[in-house]
Order: sequence, then C-alpha cells, then structure tokens
Amino acid sequence: MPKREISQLTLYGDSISGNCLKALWVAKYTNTSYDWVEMDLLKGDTQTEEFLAINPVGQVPLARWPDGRVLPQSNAIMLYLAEQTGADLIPDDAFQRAQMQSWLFWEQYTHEPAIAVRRFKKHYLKLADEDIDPELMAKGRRALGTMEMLLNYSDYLVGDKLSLADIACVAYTRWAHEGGFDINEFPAVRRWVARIETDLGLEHAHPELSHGDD
Ligand SMILES: N[C@@H](CCC(=O)N[C@@H](CS)C(=O)NCC(=O)O)C(=O)O
Repeated sequence: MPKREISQLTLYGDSISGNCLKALWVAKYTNTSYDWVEMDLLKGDTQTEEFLAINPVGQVPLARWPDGRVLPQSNAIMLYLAEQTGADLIPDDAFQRAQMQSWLFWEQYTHEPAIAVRRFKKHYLKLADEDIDPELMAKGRRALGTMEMLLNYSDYLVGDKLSLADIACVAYTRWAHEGGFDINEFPAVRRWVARIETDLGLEHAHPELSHGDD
C-alpha cells in the first residue's frame, strides 16, 4: 500500500505533558514535518471555544492536517505516524505487535492515570501529599514494579529494540520523581529510562539518570 505523504501536520500540545511529548518525539523520530502549537494547560487553552471547535474533548495532544482531518489520543497519533512513515517502531512480528499494543493500553489504563495524575497534582497543582489520594502512589508503584519485573531481563519492553511501547511508557516514567515516586527503588526501570531517553536523543529528565546505564 503506498504510504500517504504526511506533510503540514500541526501538533497541538503542552510541553509539560508526557502524552503530548510522545506525539512530538515520534514526529521527530520519523522525520515527519510538523508545526507545534504550544498550548498552556494551566491557563485553560484546551477549553477555549476555538480549540473545542477542533477537538470537542478539550484535550491535547491533537494532530491536525490541512485537509480537515484531526486525530486526538497520543497513542493513536504515534501509531499513525509510525505506520505511515514505515518507521522501525512497530514490530513486524504479529505477536510482538500485539504485545506492543498491550503495553499501549496498559499505559493509558493503569500507568498514566496513577503516575501522570500524581505528578500533576504534586508538581503543578502543588498539593500536599496528605491531600493527594494515597491510591495514586500505591497504583503508581505497582505499575513501576510491573515494568521492573520485565526489564530485569530485557532492555526493551517488546523484543530487543525500541518500539512505541517504550515511547508510551517512558513519557511519564521519566518524570515519576516529580510525582513523588522514588525511581531508585526500580533500578532496571531507571536504566531503561536512560536507555530510551538516549535512543530518542532526549536530555535525561531525572538528575541521577545522566549517568546512563550503570
Ligand atoms: N488519553 C489521552 C489523554 C489526553 C489528556 O489527558 N490530555 C491532558 C493533558 S496530558 C489535557 O489535555 N487536559 C486538559 C483538560 O482535560 O482540560 C491521550 O493519551 O492523548
């Protein structure tokens, strides 16, 4: 099937959002040409009439093309860009592809709602720990523990190379410390974060990760 040219993609996102950065990283990784529209979540940019007319859900990231197509949801945007460009971020093997998707669903249902939400409340809303639902810490630590079990034996979440599974899951894991999580409790996760940041050409978000694989 001929690959559709992805030109003039506009990505709406806030740079403090891991979900938004996932879409940005994949656009860069796949050499997709894009314009970035910075949206300030904290100032309510996603709730303006103008933005709600484009995305009634009122969330970023949002991908938009000049022909009128719009695509919300970080993982859908990543999948589309990777598929359309033929980038090496989706395993060829059908089972590994399903494993990758399994991580994408897990990230959105289990990981992000605990780790990203706790980070937002603690780091951006500046709530005291006692004012944050304790379940978020418990659920987030369980999610980090799940990754730790696998990453004890593997450098990547699926197979032996970078895939969208790693990109989705690293987005908020690399900022887990801002949510009050101690990533040093999860050394294999810590090494994996540094590895994926290096693969994506990112600066290390956690001060201690600048040492890389150790
Ligand atoms: N499942 C969505 C989540 C999107 C989401 O929660 N976006 C947040 C920023 S991370 C947002 O736009 N919040 C603004 C609002 O809800 O008003 C995705 O992965 O794209």
